[in-house]
Amino acid sequence: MIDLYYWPTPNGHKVSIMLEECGLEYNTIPVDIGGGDQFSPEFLKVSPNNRIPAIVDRDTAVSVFEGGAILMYLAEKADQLLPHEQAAKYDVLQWLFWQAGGLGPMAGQLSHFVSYTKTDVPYAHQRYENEYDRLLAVMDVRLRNREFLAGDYSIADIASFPWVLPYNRLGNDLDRFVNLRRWFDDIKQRPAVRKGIDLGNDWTRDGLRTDAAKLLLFGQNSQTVFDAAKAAEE
Ligand SMILES: N[C@@H](CCC(=O)N[C@@H](CS)C(=O)NCC(=O)O)C(=O)O
Repeated sequence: MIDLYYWPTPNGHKVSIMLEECGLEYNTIPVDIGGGDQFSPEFLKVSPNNRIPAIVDRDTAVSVFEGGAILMYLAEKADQLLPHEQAAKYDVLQWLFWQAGGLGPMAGQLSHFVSYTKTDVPYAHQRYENEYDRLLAVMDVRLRNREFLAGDYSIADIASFPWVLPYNRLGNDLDRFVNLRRWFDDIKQRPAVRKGIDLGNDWTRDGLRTDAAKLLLFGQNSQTVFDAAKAAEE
């Protein structure tokens, strides 16, 4: 049984989709990141970066944070969605790390300047808009002569999909990317993907857009970390 520390965001969706794809049993623990649950001492024990997602595998007592590492752990546990053969495995892993170091952070910053800043910051907005657009094109070119990012459907596709999903809100248009559009439409209709994306959809949706939530999410600095660590010691 897997404990899933989760909130319905793109990074959370990577893991909810993966658990559904693998058919692993899991128990969802909501971490309301708009309400400050990410600083609770219990959560910090499994996620010292105070970010969702994180998991604890109760069968092995292993706990893992960071979406990419979680996907690797679950793929190995279920023996699914990550090939064994070395070249094929590293083909998947390079795209997984591409997502974790590129697509995710760039789309996340774009999302910040699209949906969360009170005043428009044109330079920053344009910078992340361009970078998101560039990364979508990298996927599109990669998908010209293959169905998925690396070999068969894999954790690389699962990691990337949730950050393509909000393309509309992020001001992009998938119709310009024929191959990416085909990949996106194929993955979107997978039952496990739909279930994963739906997890927690009925929880408060504007929870992250209130002034209080924005202050909590975007006012963090070193003091926030030291305060949470101190509270955890008490
Ligand atoms: N690189 C991390 C990113 C995790 C992340 O940024 N999670 C966000 C939600 S999408 C979060 O927990 N935010 C809480 C906060 O900013 O306080 C991963 O892929 O797991």
